[in-house]
Amino acid sequence: MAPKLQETTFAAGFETAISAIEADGAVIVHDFLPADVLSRFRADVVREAERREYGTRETSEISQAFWGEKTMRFTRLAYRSPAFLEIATHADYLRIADHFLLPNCDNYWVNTGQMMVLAPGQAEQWLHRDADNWNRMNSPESIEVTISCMFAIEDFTLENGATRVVPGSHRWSDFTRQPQTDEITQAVMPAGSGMIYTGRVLHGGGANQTADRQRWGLHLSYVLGWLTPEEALPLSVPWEVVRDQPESVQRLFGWRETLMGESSSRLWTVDYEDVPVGLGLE
Ligand SMILES: O=C(O)CCC(=O)C(=O)O
Ligand SMILES: [Fe+2]
Repeated sequence: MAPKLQETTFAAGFETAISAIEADGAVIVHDFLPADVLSRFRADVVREAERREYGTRETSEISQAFWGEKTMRFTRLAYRSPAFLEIATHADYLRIADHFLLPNCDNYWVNTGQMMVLAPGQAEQWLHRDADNWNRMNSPESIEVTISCMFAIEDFTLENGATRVVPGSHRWSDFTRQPQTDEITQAVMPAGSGMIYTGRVLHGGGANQTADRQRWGLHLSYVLGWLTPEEALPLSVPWEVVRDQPESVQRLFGWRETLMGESSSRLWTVDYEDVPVGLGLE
């Protein structure tokens, strides 16, 4: 029988979500996004999507296939939607990221906030681990480097390409193993829910088999502060967007130096000062 992911809410306590992620590598959280945040964010990204295209300008076949020929991706979300700041600083999601990432760093930052819109006809993406981005840190023995969430901005269904997941694959002793079909499930969930998953669990986009329904997903992930994120955040999200935010939020978006705890190292600086100081912004 095909496995299922556990489903919960933050009202049930974030410990429930954490133990489900520890057991299965992923969990579905319902009622994740407040309705008003979801509707403001959706309006902003729908407007942005109207002026964007499917596919990538990358020429390598492997990049094109991973991206998806009929998938639209775009980032710079804090710049494009004020509601994204509220999503990226969701207290419960950050507590979960704290749990998995803070043992391995003194601060983590946004890896990417990325819209993933699947058009009808998009084939399924190959199964992968998001820690593949830092592939020297992606083995059964390696530490947790990244935590991700796929938010349903519209309902995720079996037919429109809900993310495929292999529960338990974060614990496999062989990361080269391919799953059997009956080990794969799909994150079917209503709009406003999110599937939180570790960088170590196998997953991939589903196939959009509908005739006329796009699948609207928002991927938001965090990565250890001493690793390079996927998105060049401070180059794409201007200081003005985060200027009035607390330092912790500025740090999430790459506008503060990386903390290295007891060591005297200073990473991600300008003139060896904290970023806004070195740039004369404060
Ligand atoms: O679109 C999806 O459901 C998953 C996409 C994904 O995992 C990725 O691009 O890393
Ligand atoms: Fe992925």
